[in-house]
Amino acid sequence: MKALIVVDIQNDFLPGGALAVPGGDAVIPVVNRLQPAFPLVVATQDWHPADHGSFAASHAGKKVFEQIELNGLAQTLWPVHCVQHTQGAALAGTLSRDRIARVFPKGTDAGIDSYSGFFDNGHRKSTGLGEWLKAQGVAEVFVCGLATDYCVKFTALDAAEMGFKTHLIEDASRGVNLRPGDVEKAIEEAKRAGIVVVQSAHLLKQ
Ligand code: VGL
Ligand code: ZN
Repeated sequence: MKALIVVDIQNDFLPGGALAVPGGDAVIPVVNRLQPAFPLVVATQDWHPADHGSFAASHAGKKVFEQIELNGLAQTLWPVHCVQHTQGAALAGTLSRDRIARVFPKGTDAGIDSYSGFFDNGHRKSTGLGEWLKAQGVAEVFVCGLATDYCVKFTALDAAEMGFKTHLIEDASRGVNLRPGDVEKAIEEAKRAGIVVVQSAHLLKQ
């Protein structure tokens, strides 16, 4: 079975949000059109405690987008975003919800970030997404959402590593591009890992 994995389409990643992805809102109508083409749709949700270690504000003297070491792992510092139970952490209001079977929260441990929807950045704990998809009989996944160069990329890489036939839907995703070219690099890295990069039109035509 095929599943669509909708990554982090949350208010804080949309224009006007705390960690806005340029053009992030443009993926919503595309993802809404894609959903009925899949027998199973799941979503991930960045869901941080207020003192999360990925926030610059959690480290005295550190600035947003600086690089630190957090419990032994390289960590980019972000603005405070997707704090549990805030409006910024909520899934986008215009994202169709009726076909989303389950939402998997991630980044809930203050001491470690979790770009992937499957595991934290240290691959220490599973979110349960991979096990659940396998229990549903899913063998093939299509990953889309925000942001291409972080959570979409790492979710797709982990899916491939877990043995799912993995696709990344390029035009249903947008990236941060903290450094120019980061999105292109992410797409190349995905391809090198055996992930098939596709466009939504290819999935929508019968
Ligand atoms: C993300 C940075 C920090 C993402 C989440 O969803 O791509 N990026 N937290
Ligand atoms: Zn985050």
